[in-house]
Amino acid sequence: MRIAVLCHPTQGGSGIVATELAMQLAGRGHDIHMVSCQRPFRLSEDSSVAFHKVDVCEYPLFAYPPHDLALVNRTVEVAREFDIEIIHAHYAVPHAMCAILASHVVQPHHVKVVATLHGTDITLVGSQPGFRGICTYTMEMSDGLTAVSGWLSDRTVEEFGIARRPDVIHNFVDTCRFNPEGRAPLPSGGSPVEIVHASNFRPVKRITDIIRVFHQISNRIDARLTFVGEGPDEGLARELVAELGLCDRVDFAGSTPHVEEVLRRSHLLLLLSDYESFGLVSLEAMACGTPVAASDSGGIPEVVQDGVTGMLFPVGRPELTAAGCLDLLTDHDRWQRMSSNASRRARECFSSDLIIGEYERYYRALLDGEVWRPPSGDCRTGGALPE
Ligand code: GMT
Repeated sequence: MRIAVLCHPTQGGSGIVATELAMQLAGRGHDIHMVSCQRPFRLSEDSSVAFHKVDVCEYPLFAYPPHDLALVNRTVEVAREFDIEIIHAHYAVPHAMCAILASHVVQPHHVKVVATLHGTDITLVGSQPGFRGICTYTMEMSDGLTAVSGWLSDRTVEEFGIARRPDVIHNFVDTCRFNPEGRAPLPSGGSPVEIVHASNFRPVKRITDIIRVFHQISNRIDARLTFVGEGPDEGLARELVAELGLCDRVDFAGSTPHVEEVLRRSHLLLLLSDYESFGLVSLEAMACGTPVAASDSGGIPEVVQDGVTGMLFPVGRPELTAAGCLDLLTDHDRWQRMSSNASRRARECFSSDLIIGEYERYYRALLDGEVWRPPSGDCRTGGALPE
């Protein structure tokens, strides 16, 4: 199939999912073209995905350079030159609207539009009065509409009152890259327990809760915390770390291209957000055999099974969360079981092989004018782990 992909190129879950999907599809022989204002940060140099840069025209009359129109124009050029069959837009605003506009411009050449909703595009951005109308129109006009979790799909229907429930195709993990090979065992003295949080440091991530939980853990056991990523609340995080006297135990590692190495040497991932539509990093951690302590909120319970592959806690309860984490980190047998369950669930329920196949079926059904049906009784939608 010939597919153009639109996504945010900067760090963030939706851009990662879009880029990994593009690379995996290209690896399966599809002709894939990414269109963006900069090269997506996860797009590897040796992948066969073609990258087409959008140049945004500056002019003194423009209060804001019209990026979205330039993206539409570039997408139209790519669609015509490479005879694109599908434009897959990740994140409703602005990409899905740009895809719809591009599909209108290229007519009579017929291109289908697939829009994938990722979370904040619905909960924070698309639901704002300034975007609501266009976001609703986009979802109604897309030929295919998917969401990365059942929770996000339901939330979209509630929030926008649209008649159509987005189809659910969960996020995936590349288990060739994220796997437990060479992972660090839980230390039994001598070296610290390693805890990790990776995100874009937005307020929704509740970074200060992460630090408060770590503070209580490190009062009881020898532990270190690594922050991976960067973003607006990093300053706040650094201040609290200094205030609590944790500077020698907390490392701000910034962005790293090899997050799997950090996850493999960590013994626990903390993800204590207000909500996550999915929480991609929790799946990446699980795939590396790293148990997850996360919020019992949003789509996270579709990924992390409480007491099996990690632990879920109510949002905003650092004491309770720290106590639960300490129980796990001081019980070697339980930690080992959870670590094995985590990597197994990631591999058997969310591997890229499974989910990329789902996207292929989705595209094929659209092109052939057939109805896509989700796989029934799979372990992602409440079924048990395969024996
Ligand atoms: O809010 C973010 O952290 C970024 C955002 C994005 O689109 O880049 O992440 C959302 O999409 C990810 C990929 O599908 C999901 O794993 C995240 O859970 C989701 N974030 C939220 O729902 C807060």
